[in-house]
Amino acid sequence: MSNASLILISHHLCPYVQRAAIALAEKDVLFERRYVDLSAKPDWFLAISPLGKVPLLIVKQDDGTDAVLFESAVICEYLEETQPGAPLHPADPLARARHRGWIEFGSSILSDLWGFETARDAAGYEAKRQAFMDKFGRVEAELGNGPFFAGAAFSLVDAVFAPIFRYFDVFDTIAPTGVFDALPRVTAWRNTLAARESVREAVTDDYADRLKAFLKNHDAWLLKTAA
Ligand SMILES: N[C@@H](CCC(=O)N[C@@H](CS)C(=O)NCC(=O)O)C(=O)O
Repeated sequence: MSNASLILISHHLCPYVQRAAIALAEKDVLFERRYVDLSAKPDWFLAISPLGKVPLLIVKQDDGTDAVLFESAVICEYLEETQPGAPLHPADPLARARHRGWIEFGSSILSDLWGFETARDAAGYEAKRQAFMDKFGRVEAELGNGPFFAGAAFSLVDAVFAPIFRYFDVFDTIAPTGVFDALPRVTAWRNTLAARESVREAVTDDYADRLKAFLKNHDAWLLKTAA
């Protein structure tokens, strides 16, 4: 166990946890990770997680007490306000507000992703695939020349979309979704993020196997399209 003053309570597949892990890595902050089994939440976790969800960030105080933060957006904003290192939000208030909007947009894509990976029939699968096409079409129109969402600097919007793209990296090894086929800017952004160290290190090496096991457990249509 490390002496880190920040502990990120995690789950191996959670994209919201990855946001915080990426932000911590981008700011070069030492932190410890502890994983919980969300299918059998331990009592200590339920006691400190108001919504019963990960991520949590435990902040060790100078007086020896612990403060617990919940909600990924809150955790990322806290890190932005307290940790030195590269800023992950634009300095301009209008640009910052727009970034927060796109972070919300990323969360709405995550809702579709849940529906997509747990769809058990062709209709449910196709409805979510179409939702992705629409939403990523909007993202395509928003992107500039890259390499990141807002140009040269990595931001929290990148930390939000990298875990989204990671799902598709695994999906595409099973049955290509075609979601990004007509979206060159999104594709370039996706590739840049996949190569970023903070993004690669945000999950364990067995991430793909865990995601495939999740799909199998949910009898996902995605697996049947590969058959
Ligand atoms: N709005 C939350 C969403 C977090 C979330 O949905 N976490 C999931 C795992 S990815 C969770 O802990 N689910 C457990 C449950 O709902 O029981 C955030 O941004 O932190």
